[in-house]
Amino acid sequence: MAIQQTYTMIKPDGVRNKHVGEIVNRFERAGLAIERMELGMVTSEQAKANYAEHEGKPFYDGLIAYITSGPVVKMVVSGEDAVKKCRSLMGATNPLEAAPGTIRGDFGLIMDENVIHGSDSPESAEREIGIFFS
Ligand code: IDP
Ligand code: MG
Repeated sequence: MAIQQTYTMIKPDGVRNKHVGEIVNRFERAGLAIERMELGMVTSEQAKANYAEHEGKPFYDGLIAYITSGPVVKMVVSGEDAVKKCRSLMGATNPLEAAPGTIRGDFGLIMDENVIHGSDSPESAEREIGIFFS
């Protein structure tokens, strides 16, 4: 275990549906620290860089359109095993499979709009922090 940083982002539906305070509260309650936080739009370049691994998949164009469709909250969060902890607070990708008590389980309904993004490894975290906070 080690102190890590991770990148997490409240997606446009999470901001639109006014879940920002609750989500930030859950991170802090879990012992994670908010190191950077900014409300704003994601550029098309940032969206494509962040989701490069999904290029060519059927949902890719919709995903890029969606993540650039309205303001998001971009965050760098830190703490012990922050990457894994953040993913566990988020819950499964499909809100229908995300456990109650997780962010996606409590505030999401469909895969296309699943409330929150979080880096999936320390390497992804470093890359994504560079994309959104450089
Ligand atoms: P993750 O966000 O849990 O890491 P990924 O598989 O990396 O999940 O997918 C990135 C994002 O792409 C998801 O959060 C979701 O918004 C979207 N997505 C993934 N699979 C599908 C799908 O089958 N249909 C629609 N959207 C999808
Ligand atoms: Mg992912």
